[in-house]
Amino acid sequence: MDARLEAIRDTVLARNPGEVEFHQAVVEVFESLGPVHDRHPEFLEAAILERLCEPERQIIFRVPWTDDSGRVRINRGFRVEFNSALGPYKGGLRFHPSVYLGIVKFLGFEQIFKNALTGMPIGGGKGGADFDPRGRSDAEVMRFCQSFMTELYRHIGEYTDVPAGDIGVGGREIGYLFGQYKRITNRYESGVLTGKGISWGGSLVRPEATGFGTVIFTEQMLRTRGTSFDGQRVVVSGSGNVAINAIAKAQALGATVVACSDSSGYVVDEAGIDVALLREVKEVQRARLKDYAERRGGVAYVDGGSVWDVDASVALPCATQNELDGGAAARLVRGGLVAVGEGANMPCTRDAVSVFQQAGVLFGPGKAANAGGVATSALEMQQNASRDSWTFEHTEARLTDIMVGIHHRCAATAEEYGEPGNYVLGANIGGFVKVADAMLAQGLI
Ligand code: NDP
Ligand code: 2IT
Repeated sequence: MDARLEAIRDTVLARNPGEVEFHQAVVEVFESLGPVHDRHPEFLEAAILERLCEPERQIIFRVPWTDDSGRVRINRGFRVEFNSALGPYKGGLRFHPSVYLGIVKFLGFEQIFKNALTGMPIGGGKGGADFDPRGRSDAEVMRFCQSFMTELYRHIGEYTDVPAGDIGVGGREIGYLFGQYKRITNRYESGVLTGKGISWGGSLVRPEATGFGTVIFTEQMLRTRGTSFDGQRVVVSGSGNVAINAIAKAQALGATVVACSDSSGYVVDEAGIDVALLREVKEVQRARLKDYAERRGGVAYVDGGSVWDVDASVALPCATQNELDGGAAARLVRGGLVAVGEGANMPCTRDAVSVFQQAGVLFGPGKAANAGGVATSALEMQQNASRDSWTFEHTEARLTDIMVGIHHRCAATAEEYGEPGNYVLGANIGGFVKVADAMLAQGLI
């Protein structure tokens, strides 16, 4: 790493003790940015990096609620408003027991660059709670969401901060959150949240957008080598929103998705995952992948273990951070891997990324490859602002254009900086320069 950036990195790490995921995300970005600072010494003089690493505002709050037995429960809620140089803070809410400040900050930090790459007017933020929705009734989830919003409402707004979903937060949760915001504020402010239901201000394609976008981005990478998804053997991790829609799109493009997972195990389905059945099991019944395997029949379900033990030519990690390490990466490379598209945020460890890059595997980092979700959220905001709703075809065409544009920007930037094919460098520099220019123009704030 560039020596000038090392000193800044050390200060950032020391100022944020114990936040290992945030450290990882910061170090990965800093490793790309040396050459930018050679060309733009003004960024160093204006302390752009130091300012970027310090969130503009961080809110941590108590979320009290009662479970179905009447027992009082307490969770911790977060919203980190990281950077508003390009637009209102924008980013999802994650409900998962592992959530703490270090995870929210890594996600918020990555979101700044991702949102810049989309070309849409959105800043970066992220939030969530250490609430575990697993096994909770609808009524419990509703009470939790209402309590969460009873604090969050004072910090968000169409022009301020616009949350959406992430792990554990889907259409049901956004509905309860929106209802409580509307009730407290007495405003039908559609643009305050995205991922809404289609009959009350949501956008077509938003539910599919992250998974579809990841596949569209990966297809663009494959095309640089004269191939495509057609005929590829694909493994996807996770079986939530991003995973299911990535599976659907990859198979629509002619691939066979032979395996997917949840946090309990994975399924190997050599004929190709039955997406309609997977949606029924996971989205309607909120059941487990094991139930998919039982209902599908004739497929292997592996309890525990790693889905990355299954050979593939394309890997799409769509579950969570640091789910694919250096050992798994080396195994996948030996099994004939040609491309990786990160549907999740930071699913590959830094070791895994090095293994892929050294082996010449196409590697699309999350902040580029999974940007289709937030980009379609920005399209939802556009529709809300104009009180309009677009067709599926129009919205999907916009998503495709945006993903092709992000791929082009990453590839062109990597080339400009002398590392053709390095999408990590392209995404980090491409996102950074846009935000840094805006921060410079807006003065010392
Ligand atoms: P969901 O809650 O819909 O699904 C998450 C999936 O990942 C589930 O299959 C879950 O399994 C699995 N998973 C979650 N945590 C773990 C864990 N610690 N270990 C193993 N498996 C785990 O979330 P999404 O699909 O929305 O999000 C998946 C990833 O995509 C996240 O990294 C998210 O940040 C990222 N992302 C999401 C976007 C969106 O629009 N939703 C946009 C861009 C990125 P189980 O059910 O067993 O917990
Ligand atoms: O990580 C992400 O980009 C998301 N969870 C989606 C954020 C959004 O505002 O749609």
